[in-house]
Amino acid sequence: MKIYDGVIDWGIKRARDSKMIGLGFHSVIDGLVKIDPKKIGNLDLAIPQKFSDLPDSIKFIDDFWKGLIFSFSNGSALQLMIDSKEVYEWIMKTFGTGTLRLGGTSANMAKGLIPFPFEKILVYVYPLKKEIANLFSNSKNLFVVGNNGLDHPINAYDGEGIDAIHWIFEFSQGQSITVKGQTYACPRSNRFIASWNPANSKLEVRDPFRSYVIDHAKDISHFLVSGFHIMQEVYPDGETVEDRIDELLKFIQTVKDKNSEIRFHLEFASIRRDRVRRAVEEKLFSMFDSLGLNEVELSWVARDMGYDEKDILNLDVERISQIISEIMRGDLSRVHFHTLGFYLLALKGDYDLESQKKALAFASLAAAQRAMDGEINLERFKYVLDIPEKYDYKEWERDGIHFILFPTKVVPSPKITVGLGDTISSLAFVLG
Ligand code: 8BR
Repeated sequence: MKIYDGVIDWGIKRARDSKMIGLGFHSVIDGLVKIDPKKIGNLDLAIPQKFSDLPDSIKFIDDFWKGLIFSFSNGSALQLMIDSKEVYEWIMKTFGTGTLRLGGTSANMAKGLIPFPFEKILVYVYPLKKEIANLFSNSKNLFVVGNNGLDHPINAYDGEGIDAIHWIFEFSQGQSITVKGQTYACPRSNRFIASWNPANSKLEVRDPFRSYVIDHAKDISHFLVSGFHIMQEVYPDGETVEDRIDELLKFIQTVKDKNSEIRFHLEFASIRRDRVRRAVEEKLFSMFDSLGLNEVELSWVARDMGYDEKDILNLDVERISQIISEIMRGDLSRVHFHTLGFYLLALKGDYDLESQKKALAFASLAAAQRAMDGEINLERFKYVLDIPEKYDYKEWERDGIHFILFPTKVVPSPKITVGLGDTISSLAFVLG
């Protein structure tokens, strides 16, 4: 079976036929810092051995180092929120802002979608200051809601300043760091993300975006929600994550009442805080049509359900599909699991399987080309078509769910890996 045949033209046509796509609620400035181990010197702390040894968030400088070293010595991606203004100020003093780039799950999805002929990509950006507005590319199909309705961010910003920053500390395979006199080599290029974002951590859906989406729900076909990983368990004013998620659900319900045809996708992302993650699992999974997540994220969900997270991290497909079947007991009808080398798509009910498969193939080409060049360029998709896949294509049924194991294109020396998951999930969802 030629799973990639004709997929590029199909994807472009499909994008052209689309309606408005909504993306909320997390856009932010990323500060890119390339780790220089020589500047770090010899650290004196105990390296966390497993994920569960890590702090839930960064409250002290030591927590920052623990996250960084864990991520570095395992070659695995990790994101932790910074909970302390002092630590935020210390990182700023020690590393600076790094190179500024547009980030956050919603803005990353926007970046991945605007190069294609989708009619309107509507992204939520709060706070919409000049600095972040300037980082959005000048695309005709990109919009925020300003005081005068739909507009490009650069025409709609309100004030200046960097209120929130997500530092991305990038490290490369072969680098080494010394801890207590012992050298640890980095096995795989990856990144550690430390995020400071008190301004948007309640994921409040503010006006004018809120009223616009409710009033124009009929124009929207897909809405992708993400950003839960920046939420807190209890906010300084006493509100809890459950309160905030209930508020968000009210918004989603209001939009659904206006247009029941809109498909809602939840992108899980790296939700480290237990209570936040559980609230998302318990309150949101059954309210969405679709869910996207990677192997680390699914391993946490599995652990929350009482399973061994290692089976998922070891990519045991049998166990992965079992966990996915359990999550899909409610209304959730589509789960897109992605990892390096393959996607596992689970579908329940009335889906067009051919479209879903082509959408996966298109997402895989886009991710590989973005990994290769740093940004999406449709003209260069053909250069990744020849990369051989390392897994075998497979389809099966289990518990009334259709599973598709889809082998993906993996670029040998990626220029970037940040934001690839968002590209994969959003493209596969809106095209499928
Ligand atoms: P997250 O950002 O959610 O972790 O998703 C990263 C995804 O990017 C992986 O699941 C994998 O599918 C994809 N990816 C990575 Br990482 N490196 C890649 C590469 N070199 N080529 C193609 N895809 C890659």
